[in-house]
Amino acid sequence: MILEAIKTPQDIKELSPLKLAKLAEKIREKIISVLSTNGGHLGSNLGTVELILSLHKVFDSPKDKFIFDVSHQAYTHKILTGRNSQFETLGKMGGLSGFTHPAESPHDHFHLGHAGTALSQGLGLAHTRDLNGESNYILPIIGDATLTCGMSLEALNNIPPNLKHFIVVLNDNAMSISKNVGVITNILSRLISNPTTHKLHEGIHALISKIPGFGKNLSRHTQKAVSSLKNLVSPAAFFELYGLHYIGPIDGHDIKKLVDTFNDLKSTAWPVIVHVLTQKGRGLEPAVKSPVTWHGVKPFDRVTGKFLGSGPKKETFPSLFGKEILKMAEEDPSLVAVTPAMLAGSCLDPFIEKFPTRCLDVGIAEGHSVTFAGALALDGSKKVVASIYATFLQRALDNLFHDVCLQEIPVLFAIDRAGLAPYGGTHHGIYDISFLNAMPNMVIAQPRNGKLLRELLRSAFHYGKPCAIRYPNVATEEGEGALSFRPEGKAEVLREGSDLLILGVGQMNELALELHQRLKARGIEATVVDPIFVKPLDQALFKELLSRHQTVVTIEEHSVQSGFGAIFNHFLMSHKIQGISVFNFGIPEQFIGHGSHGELLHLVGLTADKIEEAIVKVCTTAETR
Ligand SMILES: Cc1ncc(C[n+]2csc(CCOP(=O)(O)OP(=O)(O)O)c2C)c(N)n1
Repeated sequence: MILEAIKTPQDIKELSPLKLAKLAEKIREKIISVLSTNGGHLGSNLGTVELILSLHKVFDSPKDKFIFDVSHQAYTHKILTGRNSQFETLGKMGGLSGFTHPAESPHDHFHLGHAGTALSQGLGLAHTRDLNGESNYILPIIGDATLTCGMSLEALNNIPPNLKHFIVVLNDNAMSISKNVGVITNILSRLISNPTTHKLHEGIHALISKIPGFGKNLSRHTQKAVSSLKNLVSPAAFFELYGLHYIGPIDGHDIKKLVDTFNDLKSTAWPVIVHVLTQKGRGLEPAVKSPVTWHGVKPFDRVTGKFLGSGPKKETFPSLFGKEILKMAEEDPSLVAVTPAMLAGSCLDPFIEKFPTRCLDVGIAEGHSVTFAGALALDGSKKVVASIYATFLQRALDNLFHDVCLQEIPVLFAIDRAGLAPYGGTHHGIYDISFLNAMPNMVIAQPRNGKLLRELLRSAFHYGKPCAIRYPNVATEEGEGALSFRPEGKAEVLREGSDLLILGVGQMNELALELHQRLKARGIEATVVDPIFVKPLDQALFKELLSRHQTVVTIEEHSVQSGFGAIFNHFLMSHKIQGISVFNFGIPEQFIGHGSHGELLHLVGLTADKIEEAIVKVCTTAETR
């Protein structure tokens, strides 16, 4: 059957396992082809093709509900559920999202992107189903790294032993983005790869079969006993303690086996977990060989396996963070870094290679990572950097408040991916200033370039307080010359003018400087100031500037409701500074979708054209008044 003919999952119901296997190859081919131009989550999707085909063959979506954890691995599901013809638009602005999204299809039940939710959501749906007296199947599809999320364990603990038609699919590829970490990985892999376990089984069989006379028979009869023994050393014991019946491990690329297993499970009267082993990157050799690099990819050349890009690799804020923090660690043995499963994205790979005991990947466990970082830094003997993506830090708000700020522990938070993210609504890092600002003793800074980032990283431990340095994943310059100490709360005047004051946060200063030039050409002289510190504000400088400017423009790549602009407005009010017109530019209060960084900035009006137009309007209206 050709892929184009599949409009709904019904179209695959009659296909034999052999035909499904052929279809799997076509889907894999399509994923590779589209991702080679669009980029996206490659490795996990190549691994789940047969699994998702089998699920759609056996179950009846959308009545039966598949809940994909994170949902970055659901491309085959998209292709099978009427979105094949749009698949070329994947990740493009206005096109298909890289994640499940109910606005796209009734087969998608949640718009997801953060890990660890599928079990809780599955349980919620199952309870509603039962209260409604319905009997459809609920199938959370979780990765092995999902089980490193505390929330997943909380949900496991909450599964009623008599919950029917609840089938958890554990898609185990032994990888998070980087290698999966912690005890869970040992539990999952101990039967499969532990040589001691294998030896144990072999040893038992060999011993029994040597008993004279009835050795062979006994060996056969004791299969059951041996399988009970296996249970002791298999993941079954772990899941069965939670009341989940364990099935597996099953080869996640054997469609017949998968289909048969899922069919068998339809009649079980208790909750089940099916342990499926898949290979990340299957079907694309470089992706199999380097699963970390090929987890999320930029466009690439299918023949050479090389990533496409224009010219030499540019430094970005995260890459400079990775370099500088490694230098600092080399100079100072008390420096320790913590990451919740984002070693590669946060550019900490070289750090962990050089100092494996001082770079700690705690799994997808943001809350734990923050509390852990606080305790690591408690006695003052360690300088602790917690490197966390802005969007994922949202998971750890109470840990930030209760376990670090309230304790007044000077952890340094390196807040990566602050700003709009190409992946869309689930990944934008645009709310962190709001909640960080609420913490009484927090310092919040944002560098406008790489050199300032390096200076802030080196200055932050001198403040003696919890400090957050937020930065986006965009290109920047490393900067030359000696690094200066940046005193807490000290802003920097970048251009002097008299008509208007522009305050740009972080990389928005580039925009502010461009506006300065454009306005100059129109006869408007703007002062441009980089606050550097969103908190505390440079009050003395701002008061002085406000004595000679009546119009202020704030620009930030953060929610305008509760970011720097709002903090500045509050400063004006609380200091009773009157007669100032303020215009706050930032991200409006709405959920923003996916697209390139440039497209998203354009969408929310954070471009020189749009801000210039607004400023000119204001200035000319003021003149004619
Ligand atoms: C709360 C949260 N933290 C971090 C991430 C980043 N992240 C996306 S996928 C992923 C790894 C998921 O691993 P696993 O669940 O095993 O699925 P696989 O990608 O191996 O298929 C991580 C850490 C996230 N999406 N959500």
